[in-house]
Amino acid sequence: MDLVLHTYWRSSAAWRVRAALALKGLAWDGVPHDLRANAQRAPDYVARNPQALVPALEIDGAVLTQSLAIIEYLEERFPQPPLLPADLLERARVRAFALAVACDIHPVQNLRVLRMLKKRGLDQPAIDEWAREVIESGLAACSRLIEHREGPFCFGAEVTLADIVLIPQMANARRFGARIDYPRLEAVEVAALAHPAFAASRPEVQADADPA
Ligand SMILES: N[C@@H](CCC(=O)N[C@@H](CS)C(=O)NCC(=O)O)C(=O)O
Repeated sequence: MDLVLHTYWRSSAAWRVRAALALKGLAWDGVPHDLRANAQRAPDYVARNPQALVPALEIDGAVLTQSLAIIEYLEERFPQPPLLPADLLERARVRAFALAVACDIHPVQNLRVLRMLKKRGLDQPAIDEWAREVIESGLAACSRLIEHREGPFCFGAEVTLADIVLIPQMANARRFGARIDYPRLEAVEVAALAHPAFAASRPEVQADADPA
């Protein structure tokens, strides 16, 4: 089985899939697309992913898009170790947390939206403030979602989809200088980054990363 991941080192959505692949113990080859140079809009990539977004995963000759759909596919095809709890209610809670980030924070502060704001005349400080506000209010809600849960991860002793989506968003928060002093989220981040799957999938160690 060949797995080819269309990725970009700094993409938080691609990081989600890199982390899931690492957690499942699946090896992959990467095709980097430099978003700064708009490589994601090249016709041969758009033929694979009409949304012109990374990530996309090629598997058995098929192309999968949308990080959460890719991760759910991996979960169903390679169930061990599970990325969702067995209990039905808990599964819904983990998914809700992941969607709170993936639907309600990330898309509002991603590159294409920030570029649209720029095109409409917002200056860089105002654009950065937009991103910070979206991230801070979103992470505050995420923090409340898990404030009474046992750690070290979002939903207990095992890494779940919730951690996979949270950790790259925390990195985005740092990039924009957003407030991230939510003790519960910070503790999850420390635990996750010490996990080999997150260490191997983090942006700085990817083959296409800018030199430090
Ligand atoms: N909902 C999508 C989001 C994908 C996405 O926004 N990817 C960003 C990088 S994190 C991208 O490719 N941006 C390029 C652009 O905005 O033109 C997913 O989860 O896969």
